[in-house]
Amino acid sequence: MFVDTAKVFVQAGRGGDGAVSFRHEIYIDMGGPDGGDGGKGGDVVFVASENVNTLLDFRYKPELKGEPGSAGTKRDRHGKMGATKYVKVPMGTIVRRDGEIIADLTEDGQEVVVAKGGDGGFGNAHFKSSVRQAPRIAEKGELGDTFEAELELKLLADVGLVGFPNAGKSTFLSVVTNAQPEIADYAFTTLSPNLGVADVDDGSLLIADIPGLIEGASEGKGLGDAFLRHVERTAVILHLIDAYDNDVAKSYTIIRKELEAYSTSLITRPEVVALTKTEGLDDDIIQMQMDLLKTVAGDTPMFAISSPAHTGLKEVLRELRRKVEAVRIAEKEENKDIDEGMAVITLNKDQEMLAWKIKKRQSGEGLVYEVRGHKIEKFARRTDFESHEGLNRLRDIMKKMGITHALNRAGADGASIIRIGLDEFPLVEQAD
Ligand SMILES: Nc1nc2c(ncn2[C@@H]2O[C@H](COP(=O)(O)OP(=O)(O)OP(=O)(O)O)[C@@H](O)[C@H]2O)c(=O)[nH]1
Ligand SMILES: [Mg+2]
Repeated sequence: MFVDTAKVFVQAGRGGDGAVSFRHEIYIDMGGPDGGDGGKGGDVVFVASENVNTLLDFRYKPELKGEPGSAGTKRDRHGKMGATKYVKVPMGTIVRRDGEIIADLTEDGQEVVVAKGGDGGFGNAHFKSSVRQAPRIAEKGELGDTFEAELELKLLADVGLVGFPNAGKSTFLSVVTNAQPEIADYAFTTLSPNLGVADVDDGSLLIADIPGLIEGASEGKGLGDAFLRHVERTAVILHLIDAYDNDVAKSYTIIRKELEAYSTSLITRPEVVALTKTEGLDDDIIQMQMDLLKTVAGDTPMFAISSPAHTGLKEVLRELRRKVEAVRIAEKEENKDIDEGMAVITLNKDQEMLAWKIKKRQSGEGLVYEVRGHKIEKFARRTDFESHEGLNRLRDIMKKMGITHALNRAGADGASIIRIGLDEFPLVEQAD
């Protein structure tokens, strides 16, 4: 079974307790306090990995725990930090806490701390004062973040393969990519999505093969339309149609209707059509089928292919790549994507304090990147904008909080104007 949702219990490590201890020295009865601090508990960190394709594993190990920090010891020795628990998840995994999205892992290697380890407690060495020479107190370590995380996977492929069962989707994937999906001469061979990477000239395409669709899929017929969620986030659709189909125009229209019923965004998605299994057919038959398809698909790029004979494959891949690239460029230029996916979330009890968001705004002077968030706004309020050092310190904090990185990803360069609260300044210090 393909698992694309899962619930997991995450628990970051508890911080180690601080120690109560007093120096023992020869000739001194009782020295000063020297209890060390407890170590910080280990975080739980999710890492997006292109080597993981499902959430299946989470069904079997539903608890993800960071290691607790060790307690402090005498002679001011601090406890060891708990080891971070790194958890690999597929690219395209969305993590929710109480229904709210707290992480959206889209790029290979991307890391998000989903649960923060508790801080270690102070040892009694911290609590010495003139009136309290021999403090017997030490702090307990804090608890780590603990909650139930809801995971959802939406595959993030460049190309989604759609078509009737038996159209040859999995066969195509098996020939143009490294994937080895099941292939058979009956409907609904594919029961869960397959992913593969195709090399195209000097680049590559991540292709998702999903189960076949039939008329009424949007109402649950066949395997239904549940798997279309994986096509939702693909840049381009490759629609495969069996060349032996009696009415290719009708088949094309039926699938398009099902796409539309699922989401209107799918019907406007860039599309390429491929007539499959053409190796044994006369050219004029192929032409006839292509002409028929044109009556309904219009100017959509169309190819006759054969996976076993390897004909037309390169041409299809090149066309797909061209379209994918056009989509990626358009995405970069579009401002509207900024709001989604750009909020970086840090999860601990100060969650609200640390969270921030970027918004692109058109102001009188031009484009402004507005950064909002409790902590960063607080820092900005305390910043002396007249002072180079002051402003650069704010820029350092932005870097540490990951804001600068996100601004760059959102298209900001050094000269871009950043607004925090009422203040505006260039992202990078500009020469006068
Ligand atoms: N002759 C010929 N047969 C093909 C070609 N492509 C696929 N087939 C055959 O068509 C049948 C179905 O292929 P699949 O790749 O499993 O079809 P699918 O679209 O993935 O089907 P579902 O998983 O059921 O949706 C298999 O018997 C394949 O060998 C082709 O280009 N030429
Ligand atoms: Mg298949």
